[in-house]
Amino acid sequence: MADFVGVDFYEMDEMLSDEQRLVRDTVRKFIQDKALPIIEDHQREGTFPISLLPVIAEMGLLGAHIPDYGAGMDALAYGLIMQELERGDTGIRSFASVQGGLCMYPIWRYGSDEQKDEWLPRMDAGEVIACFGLTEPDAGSDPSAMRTRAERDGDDWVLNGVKYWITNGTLAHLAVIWAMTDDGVRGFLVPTDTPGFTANQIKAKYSLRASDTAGLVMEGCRVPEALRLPLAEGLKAPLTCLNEARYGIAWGAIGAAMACYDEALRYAQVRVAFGRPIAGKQLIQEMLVECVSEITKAQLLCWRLALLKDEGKAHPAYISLAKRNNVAMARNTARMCREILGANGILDDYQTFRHMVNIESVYTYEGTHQIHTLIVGQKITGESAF
Ligand code: TGC
Ligand code: FAD
Repeated sequence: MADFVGVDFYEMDEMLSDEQRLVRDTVRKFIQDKALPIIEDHQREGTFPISLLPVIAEMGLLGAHIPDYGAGMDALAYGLIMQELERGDTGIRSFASVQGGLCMYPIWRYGSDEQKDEWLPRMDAGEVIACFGLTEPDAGSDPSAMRTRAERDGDDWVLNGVKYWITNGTLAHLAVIWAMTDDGVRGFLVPTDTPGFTANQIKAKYSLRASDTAGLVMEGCRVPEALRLPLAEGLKAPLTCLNEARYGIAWGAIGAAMACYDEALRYAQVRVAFGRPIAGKQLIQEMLVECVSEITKAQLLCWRLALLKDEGKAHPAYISLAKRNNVAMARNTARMCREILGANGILDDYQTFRHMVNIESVYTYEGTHQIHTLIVGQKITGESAF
């Protein structure tokens, strides 16, 4: 497969620091050399490429944005990592998003010092894999409707309920579970070998096949008070974690779009129809220009968002706008690129169709496109339309 050189129509590369460029290029090379040669096999088999984990951890990508316990990189470097991982496959970026953004982050933000010391170094090293259980079979967009309960029993909590669509679910050693208590939503660190805990893989997926997605069942699952996140109070706690992952997704979507655009452009330059390369046809150029315009706009959006995030000024609605825009952009880009590839576009010799179907999940998870429309709508009008 030809080396990927990035999509940088507006010469934004020169705005990167040497460190940010080094991080981006290191992950780009890792994806090129190690992930792309094996990803289609995992796509066919419906398995996560776990063999990549030691290198991902070694490069510091899991806790990339976690201070003290991880590499503590700035928001732009973290975003570039997510972009490059998703250029390989959404499943690889999802693994890192969940481990870092949805599991290390709540322990770092809401955990006790003992919890941080016990879990974060091993999670950063990839020795402990974690999953984030918020969604349930009947509570997705509206997590306040969750039925999972945690009841206090002496020094313990007893959890009962079902979480569904949980990334890393069967791989995980530790589940960050959000459950309703008499005092509202609380967060629990549940080791997955706790009696009463089971994880069942969801296999029949067309999308995100190279990712582990599971249902978690908790039947009388007993965990000590020491495994409750002491500073997490109310639904605000898990929703705050979502900001981290949604930010990464806004960048990741650019990576998926870049992969498709790069493939379609190269293809158009060599595929001949009516006596000349299709890249020389006006209608093909229109599609390619649409792709590069939208990728460039998405890059600029993320650039500004990264600076706001580092300044502590990235309002959740700003993140929603970027997730909503960039994922829709990647979805449209993938479809246009698939079209440019003609019949070959439905083969797994090319990566565009894989990205195209993966993006259907991304359009839905971490807040659907519609939910992000309503979050931004509420911010600009002051009216809740949920
Ligand atoms: P609402 O009353 O609006 O909010 C409750 C409290 O939370 C605060 N809040 C936030 N705080 C920080 N960041 C955010 N993004 C926040 N959103 C809300 C809010 O200010 C309030 O605070 P307070 O102090 O007043 O108590 O709650 P609501 O029940 O009306 O719901 C609002 C809504 C719909 C926006 C929210 O429920 C939502 O975002 N729904 C979407 C659910 C979602 O995104 N689930 C994702 C599950 S994880 C996942 O998909 C992982 S994919 C993994 C991968 O990458 O592979
Ligand atoms: P629903 O909430 O039932 O929505 C169905 C449709 O109704 C959508 O189109 C939605 O936009 C629309 N809708 C809902 N409310 C409104 C409204 N008020 N106005 C207009 N339209 C509305 N969750 C986790 O907790 N952890 C994970 O690790 C995780 N990983 C995932 C991995 C994959 C591959 C997938 C597909 C999902 C994952 N999820 C995870 C779950 C994901 O967050 C939910 O699927 C998502 O929040 C949407 O919930 P739902 O599927 O129940 O859809």
